[in-house]
Amino acid sequence: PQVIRREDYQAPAWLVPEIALDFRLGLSATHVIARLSVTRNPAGNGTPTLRLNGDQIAALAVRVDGEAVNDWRMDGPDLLIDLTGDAHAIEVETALNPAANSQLMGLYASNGMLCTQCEAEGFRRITFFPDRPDVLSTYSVRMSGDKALFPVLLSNGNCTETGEGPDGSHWAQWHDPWPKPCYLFALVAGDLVANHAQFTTMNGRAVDLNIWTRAEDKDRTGHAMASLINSMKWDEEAFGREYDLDLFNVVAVSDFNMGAMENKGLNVFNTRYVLADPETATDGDYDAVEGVIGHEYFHNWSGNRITCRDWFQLSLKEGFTVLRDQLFSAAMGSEAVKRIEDVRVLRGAQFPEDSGPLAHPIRPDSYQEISNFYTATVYNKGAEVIRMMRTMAGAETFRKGTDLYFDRHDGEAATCEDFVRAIEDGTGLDLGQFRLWYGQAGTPQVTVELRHEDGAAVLELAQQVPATPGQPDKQPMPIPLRLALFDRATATHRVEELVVLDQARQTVRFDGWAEPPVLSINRGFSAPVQIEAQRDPADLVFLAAHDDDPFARYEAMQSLVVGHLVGIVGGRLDAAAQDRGRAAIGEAFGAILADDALDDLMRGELMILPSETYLAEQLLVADPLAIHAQREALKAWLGREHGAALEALHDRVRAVPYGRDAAARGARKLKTQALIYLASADAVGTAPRARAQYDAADNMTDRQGALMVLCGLDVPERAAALDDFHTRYAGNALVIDKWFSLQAGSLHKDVLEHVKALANHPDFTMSNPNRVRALYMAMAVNPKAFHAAGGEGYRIIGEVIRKLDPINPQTAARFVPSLGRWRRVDAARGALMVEELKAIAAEPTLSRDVREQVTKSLG
Ligand code: B3K
Ligand code: ZN
Repeated sequence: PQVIRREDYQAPAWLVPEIALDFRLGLSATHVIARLSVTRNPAGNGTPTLRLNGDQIAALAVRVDGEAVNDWRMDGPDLLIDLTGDAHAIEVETALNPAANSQLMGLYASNGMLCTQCEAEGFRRITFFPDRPDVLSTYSVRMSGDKALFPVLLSNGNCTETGEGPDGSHWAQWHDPWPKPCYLFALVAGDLVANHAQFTTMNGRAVDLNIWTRAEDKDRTGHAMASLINSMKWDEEAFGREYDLDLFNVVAVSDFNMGAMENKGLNVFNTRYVLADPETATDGDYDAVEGVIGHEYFHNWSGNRITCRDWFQLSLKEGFTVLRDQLFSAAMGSEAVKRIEDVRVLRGAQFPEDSGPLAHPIRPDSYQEISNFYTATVYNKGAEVIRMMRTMAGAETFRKGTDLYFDRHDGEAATCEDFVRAIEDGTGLDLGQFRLWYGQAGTPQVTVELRHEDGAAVLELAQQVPATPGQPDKQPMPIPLRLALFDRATATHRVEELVVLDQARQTVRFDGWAEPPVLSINRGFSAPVQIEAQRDPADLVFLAAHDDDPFARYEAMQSLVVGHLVGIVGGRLDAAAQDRGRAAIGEAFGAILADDALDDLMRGELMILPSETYLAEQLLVADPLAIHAQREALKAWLGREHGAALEALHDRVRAVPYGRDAAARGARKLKTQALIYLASADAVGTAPRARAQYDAADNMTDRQGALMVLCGLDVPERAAALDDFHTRYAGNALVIDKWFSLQAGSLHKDVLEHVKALANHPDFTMSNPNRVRALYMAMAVNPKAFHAAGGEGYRIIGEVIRKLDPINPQTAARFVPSLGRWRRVDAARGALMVEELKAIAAEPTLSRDVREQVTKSLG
């Protein structure tokens, strides 16, 4: 397999300042003529050979400066032409079958419409082109097609002309004035309607906004439109970024590999991140729409105006844009809750990646298939790394850094190094050693010890960055730790500061403490590290009740539970210690239920126990079912201990009417949280309460929450509610996805039987990524199902990978990491997982995507 290395980067030999594309559109036959003006790059290596990348396409005709030529040749999938001068006009014709494109890369058909996905390397499936992000071109696009099939014709930039053609056809001409790499090209043709609005920018320019969907979905686009307008306004205020075209289009597509795509002026979205109304979307779905709409919009500056020099720099745009969308969502809702959710995602997805066989730095050094590097590390850890710069500089000073970055690199294809240097120059920070965060993989472990001696609190800090594949030795990195010391008597802190741990060990002394204080550390999750500390449960109960940093308060509760459950599973707690630990958790949990000063959204966060994945992450080798059993036992115990309070809570919040405000959202969050604990303590007794919540629901949050709880119970109410749900929402693909994933993610003892039956359900299909994920990703992340004794869960996922690979390799490869965790489970399970990986590796034909992930997972 060919390995692409960051150190091998070479400037392009030829540039393409302009391209004109002409599409004759048809669902199963589309004809493309591409006209490229190419010029020799003075900074290139001078080769006369123009290399145009292709992928599963053939050149029907090649013309150079208007003359048909024969002296072009293929080099594998690429088309090579030897040129004599410094500037030429190249014309290439290709023919495509969008309906047969099941990979959903390049031009494909979805639901009767045509759309494109070009990032990272999809443009080469449309026409021959130097498909690399540092070749920027001005695009003119003409498309023609059947007016009845494709009444709406969209591309990047502005529509400059339209007209009627012969035989019921029509055409449109588009022009994008902003030079861009080909991965940002987009085209959409279909029978769509728009929710239209206008936005006036800070400089008074009117921008037309359209969210395009199929007619029946139009009335579910209000929230996406509001989110788009909020994003545009927020980016002006928070980052000084103004939109730069007169038109901004968003199109919702039901077959999509990822969440959405930031094509210039024409964002293409997975329907699940556009459509929302109270009846069909949960509060979580609303937040996801807002976050992804913001994310793609923010790319207009962090990604489009300044793009990446090469794909190793992906975190330049993705890490920064994730940080931007996180800050935006925090500003739109609860900052505290948003931070907790962001950390939960990081710990649930990125920490396991960073400690497994696929660990890589946020700026990788090599890859085989770039699609495999759209990871939680590049995105979410990338965001954390930039957030640390912001924490060290302070928000206001950080803004000086980003202003300089946007100013200095506008219109360029930049590197992570360019970004760091701009932040340094703009803020005055010295990020010399900090750059290690870009190159070293692995989650740093920070050991914390607080001693009390001679009237002082002495903090001993040590860091260790674990070895990861290809990186046996690591250097210490600067780790900004926000900390506070609390006075036990007054329950307030006297010290709060940012300590940057940048050596292997460091001692910090705080004088003036007659009594030992309580330490609150990594407040706000100021660094993406794992804190190792021997904590007295009483101190954690104290912080869970009194810490004024909401994240730290949540963290105290999490640590209390983690210490207890991991202690039990690891066999480190005797019976008495187990009882004490459980009692401490019960006390803290009771205080959270009773604390009148807490808002319900935050109360709901504090009630959520650490996930099984995160618990497993704390152990070198874990029996996933033992973790599951202990966590469930604790849930049931809490449900029994606090049964009366939970019932009272459920009664209180179910009286709150539906609203989009924080109080009503908090009520809904608690409603299902209360139900979860009550059902865990008493399934039969709680099922009617869950069914009542289901029936009374006037919104999807309550209905899905109740159904989720029922799904895990062996009660008659289960099947009835599932049937009702399926009938009620028949035809609504996004809600039927929920129906699949609730069952595949359930706690029910027969969950694998359910999954197998669902695979044969008429609504199931392997060709829609949302549906595949709804069933199988939900199962793969459900430890009880995935790790079921005997390895059936592994076999099911292995088979999915083998069956899906020829259809959609990108989505297939996303399932491999779950099997790649074999070193971290008990040996018997690990052997079964390896068997599955080997069976995949033995397939005669595998995509580059799956091949890379499987090989690395076995290695
Ligand atoms: N930039 C796209 C990623 C698409 C990658 C497809 N392999 C989505 C986003 O991060 O906004
Ligand atoms: Zn992105």
